[in-house]
Amino acid sequence: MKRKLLITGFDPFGKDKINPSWEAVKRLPDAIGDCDLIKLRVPVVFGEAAETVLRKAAEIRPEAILCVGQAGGRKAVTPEVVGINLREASLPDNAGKSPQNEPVIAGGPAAYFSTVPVRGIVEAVKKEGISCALSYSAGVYVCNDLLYTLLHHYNGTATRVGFIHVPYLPEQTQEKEAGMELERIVRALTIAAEVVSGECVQECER
Ligand code: PCA
Repeated sequence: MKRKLLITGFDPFGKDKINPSWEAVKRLPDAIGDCDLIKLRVPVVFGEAAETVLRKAAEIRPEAILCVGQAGGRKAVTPEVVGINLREASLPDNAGKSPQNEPVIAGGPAAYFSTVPVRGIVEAVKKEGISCALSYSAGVYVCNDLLYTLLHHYNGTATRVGFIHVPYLPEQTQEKEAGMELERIVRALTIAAEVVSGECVQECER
């Protein structure tokens, strides 16, 4: 059976009409080596984002799930190291919800580390000349909500879970250094998917 990587991007939210995460994810190849890439667009809604991904994952049973979101203002592609058990919206989500000081999962641990090789991704993407750095906070909005929920759900299983924040596209920002061309984001995510799928191969062969 072919291996599968589920890769997700978000709807636009807030004042933005476009979200580079989905724009890039939908342009990724359909397969990397013998690993199929299954792409999914996810709503920017607390709780619903993770439900959407978990539903798809239950259907296709991927070896790994890599989620992608926009982090406006960041100048690099940033794999997230950790997801935390906190919801704190600084703007309403796309369903109008703005939770404050709530847990993602009541009674869940404070945090989980990502289970994809984040350092390997940073190294491989930087080698291509694309700005890439670890991030130690995915924030407390819907991206973190999704990351934490998936890490909680797959904790102790073989399914790898990771999250990558990407910068604005050049047309979304006035600040020149804060925009990254779509092709570069697509290239960075392709490399990240290669690293994640390669890691899955090594795991299987061990
Ligand atoms: N970025 C937001 C949610 C959706 C997205 O693309 C975040 O960083 O939480």
